Amino acid sequence: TSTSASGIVDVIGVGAGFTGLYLSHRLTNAGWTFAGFEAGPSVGGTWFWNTYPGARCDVESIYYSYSFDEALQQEWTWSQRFAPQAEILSYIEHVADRFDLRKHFTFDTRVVGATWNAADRLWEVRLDNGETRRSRYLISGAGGLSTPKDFDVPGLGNFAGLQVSTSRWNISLDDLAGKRVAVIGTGSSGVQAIPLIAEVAEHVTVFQRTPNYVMPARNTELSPEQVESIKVDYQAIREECRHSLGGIPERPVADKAFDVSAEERQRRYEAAYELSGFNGVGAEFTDLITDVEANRTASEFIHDKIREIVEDPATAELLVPKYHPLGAKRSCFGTDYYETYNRPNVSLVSLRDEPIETMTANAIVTSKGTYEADAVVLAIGFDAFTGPLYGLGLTGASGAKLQEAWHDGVRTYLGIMTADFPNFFMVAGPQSPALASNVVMSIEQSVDWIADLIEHALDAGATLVEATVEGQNDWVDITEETVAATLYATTDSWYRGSNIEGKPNTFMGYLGGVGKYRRMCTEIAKRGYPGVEIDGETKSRRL
Ligand code: NA7
Repeated sequence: TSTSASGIVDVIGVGAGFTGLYLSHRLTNAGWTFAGFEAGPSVGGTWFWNTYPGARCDVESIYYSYSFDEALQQEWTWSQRFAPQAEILSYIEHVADRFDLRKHFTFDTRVVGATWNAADRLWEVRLDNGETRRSRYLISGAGGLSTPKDFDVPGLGNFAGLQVSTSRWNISLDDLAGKRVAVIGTGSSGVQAIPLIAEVAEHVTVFQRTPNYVMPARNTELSPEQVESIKVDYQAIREECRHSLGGIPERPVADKAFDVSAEERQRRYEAAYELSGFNGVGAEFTDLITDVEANRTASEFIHDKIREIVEDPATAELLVPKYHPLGAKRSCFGTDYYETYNRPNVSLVSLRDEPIETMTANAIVTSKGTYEADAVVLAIGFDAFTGPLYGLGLTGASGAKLQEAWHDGVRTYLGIMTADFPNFFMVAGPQSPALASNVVMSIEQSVDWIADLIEHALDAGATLVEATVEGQNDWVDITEETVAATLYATTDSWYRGSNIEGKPNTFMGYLGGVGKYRRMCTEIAKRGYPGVEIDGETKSRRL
């Protein structure tokens, strides 16, 4: 870290995950001084912490990786279609070493407060070691799914056995061998972990609140030929992704579910089911996420698959996701997930029918029964998007905290800036496309855009950039419009903050697609950043 004589750095970056590493690389190459702080002992962020059995990405690794350096993408070879956590972490470590980025970060150091100093136009950033550091700009790479949800399970404190959460996994799978294991939560983390835990445990009891749609991940080893065919074309593939809807190559689908006969639909869903991933069943017709009747055809297709796979009809009915349409809540991609319920050592408890009342030293007690356990695994999710940002303890120009500014819901400009918090930027923030995209690609785009903006400010001799309230209102309207037309708007999920008690209901993403978003961002930059106040000099205030 290089600092000026005054000890002030140009930029403080939070986190050394996918965002922080690229940020440090991009900004230091452009000549900015940069000091990064990372709460963990090493690089990796989300991929450092989530080491639970089966953890892997469900965006294909050939896309879920950096595109900014051709030599990097040529020399790194992914072993599998969906690389496991350990391989993703090795990749991140490789990037840190290859571009010598660790030197930009102080590890084991958490940002716990940051106050805007309007007189000096600086952020005063407090660290958990008691120090305060000052910077012109403050940029969050704190992640979207990095603050675990509170362990809000009744009676958890009474439980005397082994307790572990997927998001802070600190045991080995062997520690569960021969044990009676209770798993609470059946989102992506639970779905990935349960089949592997079932292989070693004496018994697994899964406590399910809301059944979700789990499609086969169909993970495979990548052959040398597959890798080669990607690499010869990598730049063109990346370019296609940059202009796509979700940051992955799009399937050319043009018709609606009822444009074809029932037989044709069935045939198409069967073929899509073989593809899996986000280009699978949920992407087979254009209206599946906007028309509930169209969606029902796809949802019921998956319901039937579950009934086919799960041998015990009562268990199958509990697993059928009947409370929401396919895709409206984050879909899961599993390996032998439903098959696991055919094992004699696995049973399912529906918390909708029998909520947990309390725990004892060695059991979970529901309204209908007592389930003994030697270990409890919590896979209950995250305080998504706002949790990590509120954790930074930001105080804006007016003296209000970020959580006060967003008391009635998130309000951002492009998901990157927010009024009253000058010179503060969020990468992969709420109301950005991060939620509904290959996040690594969204991160690169936002980092580049922010780098260009602060360069622009520098050229103008400006020391302050801030979203205007009008520009922000416009962006909130745009994000809400993209959601209102979809089934996401009708379903409770972490996408909308509804997994956290008392959290205001705002959709955490922009759904217009990464290609359209990129075009808008580029256009805004070309027009001199309407919607952004630069050094108090007012450009156009509207988007
Ligand atoms: P998720 O997707 O938020 O899943 C959490 C699961 O835990 C879900 O089934 C919840 O049921 C359940 N849950 C949450 N709190 C409780 C309590 N108190 N009691 C019982 N069950 C509970 O988190 P994941 O970690 O699996 O995945 C997060 C994202 O990471 C994922 O979407 C991918 O983007 C990667 P609910 O549905 O709320 O009824």
